[in-house]
Amino acid sequence: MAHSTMNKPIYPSAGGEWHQLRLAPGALAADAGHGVLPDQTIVVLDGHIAWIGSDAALPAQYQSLARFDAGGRLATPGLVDCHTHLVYGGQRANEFALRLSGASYEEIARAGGGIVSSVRATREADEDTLFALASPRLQALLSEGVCAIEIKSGYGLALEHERKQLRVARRLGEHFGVTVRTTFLGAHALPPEYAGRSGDYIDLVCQQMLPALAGEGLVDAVDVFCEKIAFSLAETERVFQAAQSLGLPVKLHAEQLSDMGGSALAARYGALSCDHIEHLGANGIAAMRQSGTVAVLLPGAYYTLRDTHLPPIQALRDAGVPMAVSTDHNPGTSPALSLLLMMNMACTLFRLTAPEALAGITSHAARALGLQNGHGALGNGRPANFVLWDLSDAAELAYWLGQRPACTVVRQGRIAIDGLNLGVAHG
Ligand code: DI6
Ligand code: FE
Repeated sequence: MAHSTMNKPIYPSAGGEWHQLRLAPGALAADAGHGVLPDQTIVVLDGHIAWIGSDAALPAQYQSLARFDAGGRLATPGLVDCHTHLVYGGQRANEFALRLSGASYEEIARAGGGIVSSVRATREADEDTLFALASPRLQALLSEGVCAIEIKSGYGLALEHERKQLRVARRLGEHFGVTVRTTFLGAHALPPEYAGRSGDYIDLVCQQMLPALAGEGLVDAVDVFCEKIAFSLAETERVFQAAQSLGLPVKLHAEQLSDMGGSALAARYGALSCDHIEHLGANGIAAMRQSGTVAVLLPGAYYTLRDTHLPPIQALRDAGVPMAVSTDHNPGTSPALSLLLMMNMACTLFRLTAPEALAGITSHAARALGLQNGHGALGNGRPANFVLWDLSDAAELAYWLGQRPACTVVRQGRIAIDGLNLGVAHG
C-alpha cells in the first residue's frame, strides 16, 4: 500500500518504439497452452480494459492516450488465491517439530493440537490484533500479483469469534484495495466445548451462526471440512442445506485424507469447488464434471504433510474438470505465502504443465470463487486486473524457487504495486 503510485490511473497504449505487452499463455482464458501472443497492447480506461490486441491494430481513437512503457514484458491476468485461511492468531511451528519427529497430522489433531490450538489463539485475539497479524501475510501475496483472494473463517467456531474473523477479512479487502471473497467455515472442527456433541454444534452452525453472519453481509460462500477427523457426510449436507436456504454457494474440503464421497455430495449442491481431493475417485470426478465444479489443488498442504497420495490429475484432465491451484494458507498444514511457489509445486509434485498451472492461479481460480466475470482473464470490457512481469518466458512463473520476480500490479485499473518503476506516463 505504501507505494507512491497507488491509485494512479494508467493508460498504456502504443505509439513510439516501446509499446508491447506480451500476453502469457493463459492471459486470455482460452489461451492456455497456445503460447505467448507477442506485441500486445492493453488500453485501460475507467478501470476497465477498453481494448486489447495486436499493437499494429490499435484503433486510432486510442493512439493519443498517455502511454506506459512496459518494455515488452509479460502480462498475465491478476492472480487469484482461491483458498486461504489467512486470519488467525498464533502459529504452529511446534507441530512442525512434532511432525518431523514422526507424529501425523491426524495424531496431533486427536491429541488436542491442530486446528483447535489455532482456535484458542484466535479467540484470544481482538480484531485489531488479527488485522495486524494478517496484514503482512496478505502483503506477501499481493506483492506477487494477487488481485483477488478468498479468506475463510473457521478458527473462531463460535458466533462472535467467527464474526471477528470475517470482519477482519472484509477490512483487509477495503484497506488494501483487493477483492476479498469471504467463506464461512464454521464447520471446520468441533470446538472443545462441544466434544461428543457434534450434532448440537452443527445445529448451532446452521440455525444461529450462519444466518446471523449472512444477515450481516459477511458471508460470500459456505465451506465444510468433510473428513473423519472433522465432519461427516450427513453433517456436511445439513450445512449445505442451510447455505442453500440462504442462497449462498457452497464449496468443500473434500477427500483430503480419505474418500468420503464429499465431492459428489458437493456437486449435487452445485458447489463452486471441491478442494484438496487427493483421494477423489471416479464417481466424484464424474459428478464434478456434470456440475461444473472446480477442482482446487493445494500442493502446499500435500508437501507440508509429506503426503504421497497424489490427486487424480490425469483423470481430472481427461474429464475436463477445471483445475485451480491455491496456497491453502493456514498455520497448520500450509504456511505458504507464495502463489508462484504453489505453481511450481503443482508442476513438480502434481505434473501440471506450466500453462495449466497458470490457468490454475488465474481463470480457474476465479471461477472457484464465482469471480470469473471480473478476475482471472484479460479481455475487452473486463475490469483491468493484470500483472506485468520482469520475465521473458511465461514458464518462469513456475520455474524459479523462492525468487519473487519484480512485477507491476494493476488492480481495477490502478497501479497498486509498481515494482518495475513504470510509474511515469509518456505522452
Ligand atoms: N484443511 C486444511 O488444509 C486446513 N483446514 C482444513 O480443513 C488445515 C487447518 C489447520 O490445520 O489449521
Ligand atoms: Fe484449507
